[in-house]
Amino acid sequence: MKAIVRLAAPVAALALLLAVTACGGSGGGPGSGGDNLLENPSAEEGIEGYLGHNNVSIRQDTTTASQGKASVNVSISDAQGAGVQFWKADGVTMTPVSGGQGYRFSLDVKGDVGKSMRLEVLWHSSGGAFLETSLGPIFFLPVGSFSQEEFTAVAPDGAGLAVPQLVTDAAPGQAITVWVDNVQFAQASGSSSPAATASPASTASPTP
Ligand SMILES: [Ca+2]
Repeated sequence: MKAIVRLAAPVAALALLLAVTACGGSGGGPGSGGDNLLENPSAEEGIEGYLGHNNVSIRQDTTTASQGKASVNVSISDAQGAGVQFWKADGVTMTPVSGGQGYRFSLDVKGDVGKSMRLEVLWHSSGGAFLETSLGPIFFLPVGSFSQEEFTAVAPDGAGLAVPQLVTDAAPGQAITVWVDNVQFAQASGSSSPAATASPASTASPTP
């Protein structure tokens, strides 16, 4: 009897391990594709990899978060196309991508006022030359609590590097503060998901 008990415990532990392994456990959530390609998605230790874009200051904020205990506080002046970019943790390396592959970009966001923002992905060649921008849908900043925004875009032919970013759609008319957390940029599962249309950054100013 004693021998059976001693045998059963390791078997049970092995079965549990296999079950956990089979589930993946990579934190991407149901329906998502690959692992997160960003290295500091939750900003718990600092803001490595987050870059202010267009006269913006950013800092870690340990007073509010959607995941863990810290988020990134983005102070945006009254400017169009201003916000925060997401690079590798060294702050100088773009995220490697493959042309023709879909990528899902998502983050949790809130603001101190309900101004219009959008997610974008800047595509570059593997040599670093800018190619084009994929524009996500415009959304209004949720005030008070974090909300997830996401879109999926297909990397254009010749793309080798990408910079996802969150920026103001139009000049907000005042300085605003935006908080971001749980930033994800990963290969989309399958190729049939709806994708944003890539278009040059200088065109297509949507009407409200
Ligand atoms: Ca966090």
